[in-house]
Amino acid sequence: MRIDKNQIQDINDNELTQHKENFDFLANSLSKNGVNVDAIVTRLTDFQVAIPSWALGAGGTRFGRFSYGGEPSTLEEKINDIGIIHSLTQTAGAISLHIPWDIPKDYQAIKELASSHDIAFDAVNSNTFQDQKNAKESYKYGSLSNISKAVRDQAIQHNNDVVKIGEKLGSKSITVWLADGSCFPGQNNFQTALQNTQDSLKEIHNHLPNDWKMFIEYKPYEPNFYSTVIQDWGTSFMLANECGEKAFSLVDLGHHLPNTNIEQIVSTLMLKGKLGGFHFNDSKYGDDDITVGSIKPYALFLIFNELVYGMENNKNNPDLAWMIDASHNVKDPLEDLMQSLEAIQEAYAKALLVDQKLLKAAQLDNDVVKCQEIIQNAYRTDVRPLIQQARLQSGGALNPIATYRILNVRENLIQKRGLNTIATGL
Ligand SMILES: [Mn+2]
Repeated sequence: MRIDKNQIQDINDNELTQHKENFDFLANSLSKNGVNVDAIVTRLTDFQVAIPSWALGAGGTRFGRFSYGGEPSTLEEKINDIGIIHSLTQTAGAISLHIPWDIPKDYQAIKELASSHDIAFDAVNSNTFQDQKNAKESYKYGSLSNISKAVRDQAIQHNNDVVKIGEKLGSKSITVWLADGSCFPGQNNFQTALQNTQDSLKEIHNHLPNDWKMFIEYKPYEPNFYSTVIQDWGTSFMLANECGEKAFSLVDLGHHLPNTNIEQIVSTLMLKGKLGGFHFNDSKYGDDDITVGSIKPYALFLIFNELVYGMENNKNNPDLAWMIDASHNVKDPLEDLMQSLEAIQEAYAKALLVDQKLLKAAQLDNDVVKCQEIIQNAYRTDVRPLIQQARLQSGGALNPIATYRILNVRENLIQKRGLNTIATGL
């Protein structure tokens, strides 16, 4: 199913008068305070977030999985689903492939399909947290960190193969997330595991094409519950430095212990030019993988405030790879992704409203109250008309979820694909 621009425009027409009123009111008041509204709308228009190929179906828990109906069962159908989200939001112009779940059969056809939806191929993701059918070695006791050289070599080779697949599609980066670690004290020698991981990552790094990047993701616990080899940003940063100039850290919001100051981590990594990628989600307890901005929207805004500052001031840091990394157990996955995209755009727009010059001056005066006022004034602004304006200008829907429902997208997908399809993934 494809959504035609005219269908979106027809639905937008009914809401246009109200939107114009809201936008003009906000634009006037922001302009009076010296904000360049057009510049902000342009930055929102340019901002694109990759959708992972595993997020289009209903996710599972450790205890069960319930299909949502009409789930995509092929890579082609997954790309078509992202096409639907992108046509409505104009913010999902990229896909991040998981290998081996989504290996293309016909590369040319896949590339043409993606480009017909205006979708680019973002970072590819390797998988050494599961054993694949007919694999010679097992990752039960780790992959790149394993005490067996044969296992490490197999994992290194897999990552190199993933890069080769990505090259054929036009990707320029690989994300490495390792489940390696231990469940019980004494099970692993920490130093051996870390050294093996470093040596393995170096091999993958040195094998990368020159214009590629490697993102090293970290996570404190799960699936291992005593220790994780790459447990925190410091370990990831150290490994990225050891590997060389194509290696960077990747921050996943859910991969932190409760109340970690993630905005400070972002800021530190950007100062050192080593923040490469970002995974969006939200959490209450751990790696909950729930909708972005649904639990801690203020923290998300503070993180974006540092990202915006870093993009402005740390020119040594590369452009960031943005991706949603969440799963959906009870919601329509496409509606959930649209809610996440809206929350990301909202936090970004609010961060763009922070008057950095005024903030600097207040910091130099040690005017703590004023510093907080400047930050919170931006946060308290309802920026939704700006996001709607950005979508409108790019041909998207003023209200993506309402439009999705008016067009009966899910019903159409169920009719076409059936009620019991299951997307590949966890
Ligand atoms: Mn992640």
